[in-house]
Amino acid sequence: MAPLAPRSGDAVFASVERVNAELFTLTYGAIVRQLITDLEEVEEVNKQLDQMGYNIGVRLIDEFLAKSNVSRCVDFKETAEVIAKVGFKMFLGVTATVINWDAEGTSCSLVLEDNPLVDFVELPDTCQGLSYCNILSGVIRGALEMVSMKTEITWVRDMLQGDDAYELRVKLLKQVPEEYPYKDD
Ligand code: MYR
Repeated sequence: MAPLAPRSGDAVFASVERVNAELFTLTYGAIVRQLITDLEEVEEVNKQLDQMGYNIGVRLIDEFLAKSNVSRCVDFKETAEVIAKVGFKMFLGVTATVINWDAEGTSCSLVLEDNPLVDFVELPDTCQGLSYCNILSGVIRGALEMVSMKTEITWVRDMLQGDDAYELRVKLLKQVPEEYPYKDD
């Protein structure tokens, strides 16, 4: 038998990260399953997942800003890129692509080709219409609201419903200018 070779710190860290990610994915699956049992209606489950995500997002923004060192974005286009490349990477371990901007620069799509939330997931026929990843749209909505951006976020494509990718449409509804808290003399 080959002797056991000690693993490098990086290898141990990578495998701990993988186990954490799998645990997170499985835990999320268990929560969705429980909601389906408790609420029965798929639409109610979608609403609940969105609300849970929102509640997470309003708290997660502090951690995001502290860890990422991201400062104020110049416009919504930069904000979308920050979410896609920094936010998704930080909390999901993957990045998204930003496409399909409207003329005003207030609506775009975030496309995820890889979505760790759905590893091991297969939806039964009874779950048609379930927005399994609705927690993500809620997280983004909640996080953006904390930095003064009211948004509407909808799923356009969902691989669990047979589409070829995950696509979130993000629409900026209102940007509340932040007030400077002190009066100039
Ligand atoms: C600004 O104040 O202009 C910076 C705004 C950055 C907002 C970034 C929000 C990050 C949301 C993370 C989403 C993660 C989803 C898994």
